[in-house]
Amino acid sequence: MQQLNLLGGIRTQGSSSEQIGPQAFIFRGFLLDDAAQFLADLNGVLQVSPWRRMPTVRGWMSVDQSNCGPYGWISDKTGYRYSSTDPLSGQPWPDMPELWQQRAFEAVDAAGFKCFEPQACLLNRYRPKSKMGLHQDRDEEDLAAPIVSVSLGLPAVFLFGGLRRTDPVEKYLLEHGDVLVWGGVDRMRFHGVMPVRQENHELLGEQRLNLTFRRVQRR
Ligand code: MD6
Ligand code: FE
Repeated sequence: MQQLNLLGGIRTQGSSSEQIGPQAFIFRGFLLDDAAQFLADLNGVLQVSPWRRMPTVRGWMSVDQSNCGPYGWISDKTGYRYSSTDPLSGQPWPDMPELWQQRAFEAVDAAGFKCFEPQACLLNRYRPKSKMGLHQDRDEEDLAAPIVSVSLGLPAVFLFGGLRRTDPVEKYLLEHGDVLVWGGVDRMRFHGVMPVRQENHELLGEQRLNLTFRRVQRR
């Protein structure tokens, strides 16, 4: 699928990239050819650690979540943290599929970061009306490593702010197959996702999936 590229990004291999910060990039259509395999791999992951809605200090997350890799991000009444086991089963999280690691590495490389060995992949499932409030990703010990974010299924408007909660936010549409990479000076920027519109995606129906790959511990 060809992408219109009205914002002056550069074209790479039938997709295009858009720079949204000094060290933040959207690679449009980066995963279009791999989407079917990603979804097959995802089914395997979910058989071990199924979708669940996590409680927070003040209520509930608005998205269904799971994880794969050595660590998983969890929330409960006491706060957020990374855990090497799935609290539902007490067992380790499922392995991170090889293809996912490979593509995450390629995206980080394309964004100009040196190396990337993700230790956690957080899976988010948005139903229509699900959203993600403005937040910083600050539960990782290694804030030097970038984060890779994969979007599949329904589109969503991504809010990209500054280092303070009150800084102005820019809006970017993230669509099926897009990959977002950020790190460095952009690593601590506030960000969120507007409520997903009720629509039907040809592969995924009424859902948006977001996979984020993170380095948890310092190297
Ligand atoms: C989402 N993403 O796109 C939510 N965090 O559904 C995130 O919260 C996020 O996309 C850190 C880095 C990239 C992200
Ligand atoms: Fe985040």
